Amino acid sequence: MDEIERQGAASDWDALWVNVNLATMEGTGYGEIRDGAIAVRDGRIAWFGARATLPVRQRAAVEHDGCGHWLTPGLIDCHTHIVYAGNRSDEFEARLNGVPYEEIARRGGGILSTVRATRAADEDELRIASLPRVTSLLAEGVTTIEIKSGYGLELGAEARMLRAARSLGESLPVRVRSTFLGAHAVPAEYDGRAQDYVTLVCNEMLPALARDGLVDAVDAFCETIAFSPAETARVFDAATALGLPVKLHAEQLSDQGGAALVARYGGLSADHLEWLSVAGVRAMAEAGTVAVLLPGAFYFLRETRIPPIKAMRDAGVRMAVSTDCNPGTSPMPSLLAAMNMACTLFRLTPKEALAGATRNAAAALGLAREIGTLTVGKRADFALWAIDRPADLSYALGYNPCTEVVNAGSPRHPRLQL
Ligand code: DI6
Ligand code: FE
Repeated sequence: MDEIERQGAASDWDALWVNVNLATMEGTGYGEIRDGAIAVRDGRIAWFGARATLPVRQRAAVEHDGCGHWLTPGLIDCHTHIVYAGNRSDEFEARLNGVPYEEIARRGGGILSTVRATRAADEDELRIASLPRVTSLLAEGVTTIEIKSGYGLELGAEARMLRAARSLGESLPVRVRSTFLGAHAVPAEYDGRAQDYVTLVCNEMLPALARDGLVDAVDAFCETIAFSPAETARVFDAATALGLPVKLHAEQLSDQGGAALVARYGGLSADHLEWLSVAGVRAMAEAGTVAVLLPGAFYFLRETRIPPIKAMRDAGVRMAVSTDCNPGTSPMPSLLAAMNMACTLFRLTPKEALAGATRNAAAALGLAREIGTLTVGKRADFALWAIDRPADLSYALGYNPCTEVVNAGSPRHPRLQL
């Protein structure tokens, strides 16, 4: 206490929140502190604890009354395809009116229809099309979003997607991490020539985009309908040569051994994982690769096989939860909905779901030292909620109790005035 007071006298705080219950998410639980307080200095967490233990001589420039609400780390959506043009509600409706999938594909539907619309959009059109989706996340206390490319599938359009992602991060109160997903699908002009397309991805697209500073990580879609493990490995070799971390859409529709592959490269995460094998679980546990669960895609595709949650839990694989927000398989810009679905569909506990949208999502982005828990020295990103207990965040569906969001110490209303 004396030590804290002496430190405090030398350095006052920029802001202090009192009358809040904290869920720090430190350690393995919620890290609950009832009637707590949290202080910010220079955009970082400077102190937190029970209000009764507040250092008495410390002064804050601004004091906020948290009204008895809960305060958690800012939520982190660690897997999105949120930047794209057009949408596919026409296909959704056609399918429900009985038009067969093959017919929709023949009409040029599916992922390649989003590629056409995205290629036709300039950077600003992409940014504007994505704004309502991003602000939907930001209204839910999201303070960091990962955004993938992968609907351009040619250098210019992939660059526009990544630049639009970056500019969303510059114009909105959110941190954006951008991921190059050139190996998302084989574009129409490379039909039957997947190897040549992978060569283009590895030798031209990735080096050029990385040189422009647009790539924080590299992803691929490893699946029978997309890229083989051998093709994926070529992309990972190219990423590794450039010093970029990798992650993978793995085991979504079949077991390709993708999780073990990305673990072998020391990857940040393996995502989806409905068909993950025992060997895949073991490889991820050994490499510390995070499992990113995407129940929105599972729901939208009406899948029936759930990821091996218990095996991952028993093996100590960290599990993150994310929206996968995309126009084809998860048109769901709501991380709270993903948390609810992770519990109802995948049987995560509410504690695991909240850890999945904070601490473990930070790890999936390689940002565990910077964000994801309320920890002194980490970035002061947090969200306040009018709830009775942390489990409420996973319990309700279609309900947003967020009352305030704080980005690097700056408070804002959840709903942005654009
Ligand atoms: N897996 C998916 O479910 C989405 N991408 C991926 O790699 C599908 C994206 C789309 O259909 O637009
Ligand atoms: Fe995805």
